[in-house]
Amino acid sequence: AGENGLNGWLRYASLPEAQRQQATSIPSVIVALNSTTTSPVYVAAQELQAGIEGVLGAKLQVLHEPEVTASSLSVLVGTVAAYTSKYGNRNISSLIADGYWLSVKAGSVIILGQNERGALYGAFDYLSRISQGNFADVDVVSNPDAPIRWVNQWDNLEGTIERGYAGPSIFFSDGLVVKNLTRVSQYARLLASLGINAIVPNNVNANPNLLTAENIEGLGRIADIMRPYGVQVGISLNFASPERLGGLKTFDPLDATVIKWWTEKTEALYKRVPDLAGYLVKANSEGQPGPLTYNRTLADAANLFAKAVQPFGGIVMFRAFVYNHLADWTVWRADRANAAVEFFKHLDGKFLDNVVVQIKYGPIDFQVREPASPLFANIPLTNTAIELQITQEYLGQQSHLVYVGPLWKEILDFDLKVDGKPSAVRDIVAGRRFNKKLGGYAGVVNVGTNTSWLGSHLAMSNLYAYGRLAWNPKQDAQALLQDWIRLSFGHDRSVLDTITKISMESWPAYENYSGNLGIQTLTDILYTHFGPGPASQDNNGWGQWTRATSTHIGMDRTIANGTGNAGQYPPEVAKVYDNIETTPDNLILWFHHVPYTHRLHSGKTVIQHFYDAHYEGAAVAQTFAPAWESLRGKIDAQRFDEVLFRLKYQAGHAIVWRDNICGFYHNLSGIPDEAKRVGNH
Ligand code: GCW
Repeated sequence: AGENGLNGWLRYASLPEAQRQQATSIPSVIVALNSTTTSPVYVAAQELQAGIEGVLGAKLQVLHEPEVTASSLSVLVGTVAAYTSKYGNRNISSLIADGYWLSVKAGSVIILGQNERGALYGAFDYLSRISQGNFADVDVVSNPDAPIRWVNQWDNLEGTIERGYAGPSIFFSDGLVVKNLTRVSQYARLLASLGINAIVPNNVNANPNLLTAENIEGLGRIADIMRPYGVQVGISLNFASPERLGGLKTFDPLDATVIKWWTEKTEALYKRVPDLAGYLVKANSEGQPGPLTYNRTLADAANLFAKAVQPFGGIVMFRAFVYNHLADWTVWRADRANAAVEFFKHLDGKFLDNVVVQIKYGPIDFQVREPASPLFANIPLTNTAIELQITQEYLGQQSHLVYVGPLWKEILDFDLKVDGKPSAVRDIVAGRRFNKKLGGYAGVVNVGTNTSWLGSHLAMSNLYAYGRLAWNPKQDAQALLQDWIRLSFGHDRSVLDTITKISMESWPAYENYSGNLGIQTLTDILYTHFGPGPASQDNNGWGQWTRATSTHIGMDRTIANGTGNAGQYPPEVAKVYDNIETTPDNLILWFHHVPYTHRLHSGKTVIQHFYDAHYEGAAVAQTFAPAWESLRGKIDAQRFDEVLFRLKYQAGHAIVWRDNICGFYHNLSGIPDEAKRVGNH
């Protein structure tokens, strides 16, 4: 029964007859160059075989030996080097690491990767095309926009998942790596099909016990299972491990015994996992240990690990999510949004070359609307990566449909105008803007043992879009969504149109009924991060403040009167945000503290916008389940029912959101709703 979910977008469902006929010539054999059974090229050949059989009903033979001359109707897959040594020079000079060349010409297919991984990516590209009924001739070179395309799991060794909503971990249970890694292999396949090249399976709130000999062996098994898919393993470290696991008296990053401890641990790890991608570190954040305890800098910490992994070609992803969660809310100028720049700007230039600073997309924490983090603009000498969240922590926890692709696109396309020059976030993290070798993407994912992976079939569009955007952030969020729909749900026009419509409406709707005008997702921030909880934002140290009073609302982040956060942006952007007249309505309360009666550019007052938006958003959410119901019979019963259940839940919960938020600000401000809805039900 789980099959429908487990394969995600890799179903290879049989094409409808009409579309099949467009495949005028079907290749007769698959030729895999240079493949051993554990190599990505071998996997590519297996996928091509399964995919062509599923989609077109033709079972092709796979020839793993390069002895045969490629017939004109073969699918040939391998690396450029393997091809060149067999058939003569095929110099595709524009290919970079992990890239591929795909040529389809009258039914004959050649897929050549710059490396083995690239060959596998090319095979998945070809299969995606034919699964969508696209048999057109092509000749494309596809290169990744950035070298780092990772996912981060927040799985605990006990088998729970921090912010997990889809069952226990597929990686760990009872303090150890699970014995049966079948799901891990299936997950690697999904990740590879998107071009994801590394995974960190354990939580950034890391348990030192990951580094016991037994768990290093377990990590080795995970790496062995994922390697054929080109997915490398990295791990999250607990900064205090030398003390907590190693029994040392200190974890000072400059202490010789500490350095020796990490060096030896690193050697032991690389002995078992020679291609370990590297380390991910959350330090001095939310109670995690870090170098500041010893008056050492965050760069001292990052460089300690960077030196340890450097001989093995590893990298260190060092998280910029460092802030004081015990901040003093009575201080008008205190601001969590300032923390990343305050902690990292002065360290620019101090990080070794194999350190990448991993920055959440916005300055606070995966809210429904945030401006791009100013840190992207402030450390030009440092490699950076953007951290996005597939996990819908603040976005309805996979019980609400929220397609996040458009949010990510807005951030990636945002021009920070550093030094007055075009500086899109995507160009900064790709390394292009500041001429860095490393950089890219980290996506937080909470797949679990649930056979839909994320607990929601529709939430898979977010994982899909994440991987595709990490490969090429210029792609259109709706086009990616539609690829995913065709691959996951088939070719019926009404299925495509309906899922497109509800998905594209879902983020604006969620923003409308949760928290709009840049006030943040007004959820319970103290515990669950689920459901409305506007009172929980203020009067505590977490710093997700709204500063709501009976007359005013919003954080004053202006330079002269407020926290100065607007001034962390380059001058041209700072000018826009610092000025209430030029700040876009959707961020007005992020940057300004205004009366509820303040008029927006739209002409509405802030409070009336709150009321209207919450009613509008909740109304849109009411349309999702009926829209889905119109697809009955066009989608298998299991997925149909499971999605319908969640969309009905969302409809009800959107009303809970609407009434709670409207009621809260109505009580607080005493300002009536012009449409007389609020307070009257
Ligand atoms: O958003 C917050 C989450 C924490 C998480 C933290 C982080 C892993 O509520 O659960 O911890 O961010 O990103 O480190």
